Amino acid sequence: MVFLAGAASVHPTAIGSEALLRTYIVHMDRSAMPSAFSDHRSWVAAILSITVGQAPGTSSAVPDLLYVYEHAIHGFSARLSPSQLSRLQRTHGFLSAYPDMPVKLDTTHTFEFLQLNPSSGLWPASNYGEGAIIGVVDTGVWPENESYKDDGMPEVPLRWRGACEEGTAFNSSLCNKKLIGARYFSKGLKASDPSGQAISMNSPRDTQGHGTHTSSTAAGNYVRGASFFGYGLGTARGMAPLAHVAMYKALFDEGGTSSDIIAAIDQAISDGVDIISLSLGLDGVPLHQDPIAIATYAAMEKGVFVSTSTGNRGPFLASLHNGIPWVLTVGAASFDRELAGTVELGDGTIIAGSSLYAGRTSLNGLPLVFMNSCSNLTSLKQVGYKIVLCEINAEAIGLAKSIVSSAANVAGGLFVCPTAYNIYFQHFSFPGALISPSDGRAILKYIQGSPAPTASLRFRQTILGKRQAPSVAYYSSRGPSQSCPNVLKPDIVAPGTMVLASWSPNITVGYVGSRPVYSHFNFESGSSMSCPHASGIAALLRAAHPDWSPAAIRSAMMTTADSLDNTGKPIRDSGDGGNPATPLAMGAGHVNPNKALDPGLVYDAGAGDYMRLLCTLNYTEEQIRTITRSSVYNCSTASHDLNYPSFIAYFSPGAVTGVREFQRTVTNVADGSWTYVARLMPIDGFSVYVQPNKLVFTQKHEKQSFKLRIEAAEVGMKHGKVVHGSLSWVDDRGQHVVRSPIVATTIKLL
Ligand SMILES: *[C@@H]1O[C@H](CO)[C@@H](O)[C@H](O)[C@H]1NC(C)=O
Ligand SMILES: *[C@@H]1O[C@H](CO)[C@@H](O)[C@H](O)[C@H]1NC(C)=O
Ligand SMILES: *[C@@H]1O[C@H](CO)[C@@H](O)[C@H](O)[C@H]1NC(C)=O
Ligand SMILES: *[C@@H]1O[C@H](CO)[C@@H](O)[C@H](O)[C@H]1NC(C)=O
Ligand SMILES: *[C@@H]1O[C@H](CO)[C@@H](O)[C@H](O)[C@H]1NC(C)=O
Ligand SMILES: CC(=O)N[C@H]1CO[C@H](CO)[C@@H](O)[C@@H]1O
Repeated sequence: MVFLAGAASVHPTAIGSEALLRTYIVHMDRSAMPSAFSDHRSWVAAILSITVGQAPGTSSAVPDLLYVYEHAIHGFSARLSPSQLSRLQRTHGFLSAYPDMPVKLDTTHTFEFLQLNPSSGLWPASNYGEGAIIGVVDTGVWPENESYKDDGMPEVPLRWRGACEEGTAFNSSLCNKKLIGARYFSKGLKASDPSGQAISMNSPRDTQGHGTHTSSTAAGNYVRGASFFGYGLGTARGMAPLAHVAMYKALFDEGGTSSDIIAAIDQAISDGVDIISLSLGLDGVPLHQDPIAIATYAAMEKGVFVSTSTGNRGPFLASLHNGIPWVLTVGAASFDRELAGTVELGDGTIIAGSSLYAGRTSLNGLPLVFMNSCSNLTSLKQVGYKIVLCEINAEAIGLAKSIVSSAANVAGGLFVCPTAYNIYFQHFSFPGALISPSDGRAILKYIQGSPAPTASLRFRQTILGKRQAPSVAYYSSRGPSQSCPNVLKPDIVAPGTMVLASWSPNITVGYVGSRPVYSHFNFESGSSMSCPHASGIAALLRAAHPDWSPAAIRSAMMTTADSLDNTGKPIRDSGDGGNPATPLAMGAGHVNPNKALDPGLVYDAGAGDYMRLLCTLNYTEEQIRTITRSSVYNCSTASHDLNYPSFIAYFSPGAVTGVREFQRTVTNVADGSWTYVARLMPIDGFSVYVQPNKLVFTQKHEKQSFKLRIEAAEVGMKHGKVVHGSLSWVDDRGQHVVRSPIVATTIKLL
């Protein structure tokens, strides 16, 4: 298999152009720090002064230091010229450096869908996540929103070392027992803009809504009567309503950079968060250049659980980011709610359309006409005050909507649209709704068979218990992980489509006619939304099981995830024509928080295991130590077989033979003695064996090991095929099913 090449760790651009300063993130070997220095910071200052040029024409000023990093990485970020960088590379203790990079975001009812309830399961067992601290690195927070009120919240934990920083339109009195910290990191962003343009909202305040949405999804307080203009009406609350939130703003209207993200994670670790939620990522970077991978390694070592998003570049394979072995990688699923404009035809038939039209209008008994693709403005203008039915292919729906809205006297529009695309077109500035292709055919049949067809439209409806949910969202990025192919990613999926959560109230959320409308709550879709669901659930698990490692929490969420939907059929993939989703789309399945409370067995792992895995990635010693920061670099035992709760095996296309073996160790986390038997779901074209196929545990914390062997049967697979099955350890009392997906594939990465 081809891994990302161990390329030179420094990429100076424009060599010879001394004037060109660029921000670099520099990793240092802390064990090389001379004892004369009392701390890291003074050592960095001394190193930077060495880089000052003596030769004429080279920079002679001490470089601008942006951040000294002490927790997430050992190193700093600074503005350097090419000659300063090359002098720095020759300094004792230098490990690696890479240029700062821009970072982008992955952009009420979900808890009921996840079956969290007050009387049993994870909510009462964790006391709603009481005392856990979730650090969210994002676009900031709108602190006045009711999701951050602190009624009923426990005191701020004594171990908390964070702060509520002041800035533009933000003062420190805005934090409380719910929002216990708010900081902002903009030095890297400012340095990236040579014109030195000011940052418009240089404070933790959220001017994009994204951070308010993600942090309230993870741990928002109860808000009664939350809705988006009546859609999704109910009591809003985060996954962990009694957990504390700390916001680390590193993304601004002007952008975001990895040096600021690292600074935010560095600070979150030092402040004492339990969970870090990262709804962002960088595409196409090897682990040793991925600021998220590097900074979260330190978090993992300190017992901090990190939840990340896959990105929204699906449904293509190998499109995900954050395929990092030591974090949770969360894809997006849709759930069982339809935000509706209902259509009642003249013959009494009622059809649910999909709409977020914010106006109050309902239309009663108006003439209904079929206008083909609704692309002829002249003929639409002649239609008069009627409801039009439009049938176009998905790419043209946006255009058809704008043509109908500009034909000002049309009363309303129904647009036939494959449901996978609903989220892109659900906002309407006029009375309109999206209709599924089968409902579209029914409406057309009614129009053609009726002398005077009519319809009524009603808005602000919410339909729960939609059939066949969840399904993997079309846009959710898919595995395998390019940066670490031997670990199956994503890990799980969680609700990500049309999630209602708090919003910044002065950002336009839509239009009614030409009038902009605002809301304290908004629907958003993306893996950015599924990640904080998982972060909140991890906070509940941390509160219920304070002794579990981050890998144990992840294992519990994965091995108990649902692989079947609410109709008992395999979860489907909206990006693959509704076929059953493979683990490259949904990982182990859809998160099931109550089951994760009592997983029976966990697949645990720690820093040593990840180090052995890194040793197989063909990295240089410097590249590995960039990630591990460890002075103990030990690749005497390398193994790409991480003790992970899932399996992925690569085979050459056409090969008719081939064997892959995996070694795993499971830990009993339930009280008492248990006997488990292996149950295999077979894989087409392969034979799978487990040895031994029975595991006996006499007490809690006991470990047992087994081998899983996958053998190719006679028929070779074509290039790019993915087949899958599963291994479940089932206890003899019928209380635990510890399920792991198994993938065999001929996908070739890079
Ligand atoms: C490992 O790196 C070396 C040198 O960069 C390269 O020649 C070799 O092909 C790489 N091996 C793999 C498996 O990527
Ligand atoms: C913060 O804002 C509140 C309310 O506007 C005000 O009462 C308080 O004095 C401010 N605190 C600081 C430190 O500026
Ligand atoms: C648009 O509709 C008008 C009026 O019905 C018609 O005269 C014209 O030919 C149509 N244009 C196209 C491009 O079909
Ligand atoms: C939103 O609110 C902030 C803080 O009060 C303010 O600075 C900003 O100008 C507002 N933006 C809009 C579009 O009203
Ligand atoms: C490296 O790891 C191996 C196996 O875990 C161990 O036997 C050896 O002592 C280690 N070496 C150092 C220098 O830590
Ligand atoms: C100042 C502000 O924006 N307050 C709003 C916070 O959100 C609630 C709804 O949860 C609104 O009612 C407040 O007006």
